[in-house]
Amino acid sequence: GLPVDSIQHLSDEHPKPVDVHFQYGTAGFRTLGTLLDCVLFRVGILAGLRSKKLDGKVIGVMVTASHNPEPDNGVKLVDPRGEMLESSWEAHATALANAADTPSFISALDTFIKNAKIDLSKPARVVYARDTRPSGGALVSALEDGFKAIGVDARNAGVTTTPVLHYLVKAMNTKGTKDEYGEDSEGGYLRKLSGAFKKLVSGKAPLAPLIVDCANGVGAIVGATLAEHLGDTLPIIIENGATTTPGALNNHCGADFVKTQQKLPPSLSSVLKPGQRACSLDGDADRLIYYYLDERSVFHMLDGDKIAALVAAFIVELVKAAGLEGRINVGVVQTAYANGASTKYLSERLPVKCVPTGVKHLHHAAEHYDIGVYFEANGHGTVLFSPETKKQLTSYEPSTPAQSTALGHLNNLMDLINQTVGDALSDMLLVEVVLAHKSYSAVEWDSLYSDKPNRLVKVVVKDRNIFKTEDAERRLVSPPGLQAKIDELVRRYDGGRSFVRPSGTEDVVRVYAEATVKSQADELAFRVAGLVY
Ligand code: 16G
Ligand code: ZN
Repeated sequence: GLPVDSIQHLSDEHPKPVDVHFQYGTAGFRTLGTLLDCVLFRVGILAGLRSKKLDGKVIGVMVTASHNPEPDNGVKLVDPRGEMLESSWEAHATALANAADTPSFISALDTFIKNAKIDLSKPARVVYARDTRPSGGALVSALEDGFKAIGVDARNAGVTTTPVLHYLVKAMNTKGTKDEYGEDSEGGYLRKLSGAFKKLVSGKAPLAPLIVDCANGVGAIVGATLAEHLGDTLPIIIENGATTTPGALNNHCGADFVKTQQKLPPSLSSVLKPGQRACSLDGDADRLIYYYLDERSVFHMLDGDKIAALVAAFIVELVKAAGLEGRINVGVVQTAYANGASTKYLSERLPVKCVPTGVKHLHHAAEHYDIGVYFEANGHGTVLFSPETKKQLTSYEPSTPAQSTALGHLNNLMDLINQTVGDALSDMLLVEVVLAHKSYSAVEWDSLYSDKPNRLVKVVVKDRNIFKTEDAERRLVSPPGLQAKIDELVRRYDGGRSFVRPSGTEDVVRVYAEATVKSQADELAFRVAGLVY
């Protein structure tokens, strides 16, 4: 049965603050770090139960608030294949986190264990990590109390990136099987990525140095070790690597800053030379945005959509060159935020699907292709190779040297890409490989298509829950009549497109608009926002 005494005793040390409601959302639990102690304790127990439910498979726990300000923190669970927690458990997590006190927590646990039919005699294994936030250490202690309370065989992966933690979960669960994903350590991860990278760029012209803005977060730590592994094959210049400077994390730097402000992090203005490539990671290194300055020092951004276009077109070419056209189908998954010009570019080359915002939707849709490329415009994305495709690529007999070369590249790409989740460092190497193969500068990559001018605004409303969407969040079904008014406005703008959706991470409604001319995109966004307000 449930070790009630040990849970009771430890739970009393991690009381729930009154008047706070926690919610396991798209990014797990996320709020001010000072409020999260009890949540971490309870998540420790929940992770143990999830592992027991799945017969002792390893579950991951990541303590991070990604691109959020430094005082925030958060926690999310990772399922055995390295993927996001199954959605049905999100509600259980929310219910347990909100139990008012120890007795109601224990009774909620009891009910949950019965309903979910969890066999408590099963083993529980968890691997956990945190980013560099100052509140992380204490929160990890609370998490460890949760493990202790229910009895979990827990492995501390220390301070590392979110994608490394996802990788570890998958590597631990496949260890010793024929599907072994890789050595189950950060070193194993770095050797796998850098080994594949070196094979992929061998014989290509040397790559010019790349500036990497690490958002003063954990990407700087793992990125520095990666740089050592890469040596001369990719000279990396780390900027914003001040992981211990108070207040520096994500402050005027990082992928979210660049994407939302559409400008250079001020700290790079004296470093970046015209024509040179640079990229920004976010605070836990699962998002990546590239950019460069043109010869007039004008800033140009290469976001998740541009990465998808670059990578998907390259993979399609390799599949063709390997003689596998028609046998391996490549597809792309985007969200409504994808720039209309990227959707047009991609649709002319391969199947494109649009899904609601959030990594789990993109990931699941991408699994339906033989090779599924997914990227959110914000820079989160990866490429998935189906098990069938993996088998095909490892067993296929090429009939010409050219086919053999292309096949070798596809096999190395499978190792280079972190297929568990979007991974800024892995994606960065992927981009560099394609640039090396195509001999593209940042300017040439940028010219694949021109972004349509766009504007994103947020609107604070009384109740964002009245906003309900359909068609992958591109249309509102509620409040009644509002979509018709939006349609009517959009019709008046050349190349106009606009949609409204409630945020899953903030108490706001987001309005996105595109038009052929920038001033019109701005105007459309603000007029639609006026309808919502
Ligand atoms: C979370 C999601 C991200 C999404 C963003 C949207 C994960 C791991 N992350 O950060 O994919 O783009 O939320 O936020 O799922 P919003 O709902 O506030 O617009
Ligand atoms: Zn992140």
